[in-house]
Amino acid sequence: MRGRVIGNISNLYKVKTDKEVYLCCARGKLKQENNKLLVGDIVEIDQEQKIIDKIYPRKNELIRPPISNVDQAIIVVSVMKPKLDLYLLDRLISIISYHDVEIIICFTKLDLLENKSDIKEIMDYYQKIGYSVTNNNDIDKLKELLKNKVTVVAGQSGVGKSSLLNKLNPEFNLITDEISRSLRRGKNTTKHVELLEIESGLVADTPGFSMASLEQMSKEEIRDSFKEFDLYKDDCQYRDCYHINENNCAVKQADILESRYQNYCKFIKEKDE
Ligand SMILES: Nc1nc2c(ncn2[C@@H]2O[C@H](COP(=O)(O)OP(=O)(O)O)[C@@H](O)[C@H]2O)c(=O)[nH]1
Ligand SMILES: [Mg+2]
Ligand SMILES: [Zn+2]
Repeated sequence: MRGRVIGNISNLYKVKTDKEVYLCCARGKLKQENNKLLVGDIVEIDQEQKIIDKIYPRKNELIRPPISNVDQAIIVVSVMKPKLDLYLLDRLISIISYHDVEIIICFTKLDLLENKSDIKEIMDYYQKIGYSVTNNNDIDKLKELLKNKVTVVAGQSGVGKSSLLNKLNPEFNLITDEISRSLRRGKNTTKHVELLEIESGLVADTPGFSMASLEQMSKEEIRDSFKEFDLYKDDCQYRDCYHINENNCAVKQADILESRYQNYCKFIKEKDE
């Protein structure tokens, strides 16, 4: 029977099938280092013996958090407390799209802003270039976006990831707020990955994602992850233009959000160092 690994508790795997969730062990060959099971894996199980026999090929595989077959990521960004960090947002967009994962951007803590016009402009920009943009009060829209998908939640600590998931399903009862965070600090909780059922989809609250790096990406791949550049690049004089120092560059002339272009330059510069 086919199922999906949704959790791992000291090498006992929770496998969700159409019927129910089974607690299974893995066959010996699936315990070897180069063949390890991940949360997210589609597997074949023997439901009598409660054993995982086989892993089906993965669509993609993230390292931090360790999870496979991810359809999309919600990047949670707070506009205050912690303060708006567009550098991290652009970094996450690049890394996540590199893994062939769709992107939803969810802004939080808009209630803390007196003047919302600047943030509105930023939200409109990301929407315009092709991402799904929402905020943490639009729960209906988020539920719609989560349907039948496997979603990871990414973003800096304190932006409101766990609160958002609790809003989507109060039964999750995920730990939130500052006090509990400082109590947990030091304990090894960040490695734990679990897929939670939501709106016929699955969601992982994944604390490690904010540390994701551009290391595996080439300069070319970083450039191509800025998808709005595609609209203009054919008009650049040089075919493989990096849109930084070249003459007659159409991207530099285009109406790109200033912070985003600056972040792009920083990422490319990091690669040169
Ligand atoms: N004012 C305000 N506070 C929020 C909002 N969303 C979350 N918070 C608070 O921000 C803090 C951190 O939230 P939490 O969900 O633990 O963030 P996480 O670290 O990303 O999981 C908590 O005290 C929440 O109550 C929001 O939209 N507005
Ligand atoms: Mg949290
Ligand atoms: Zn160019």
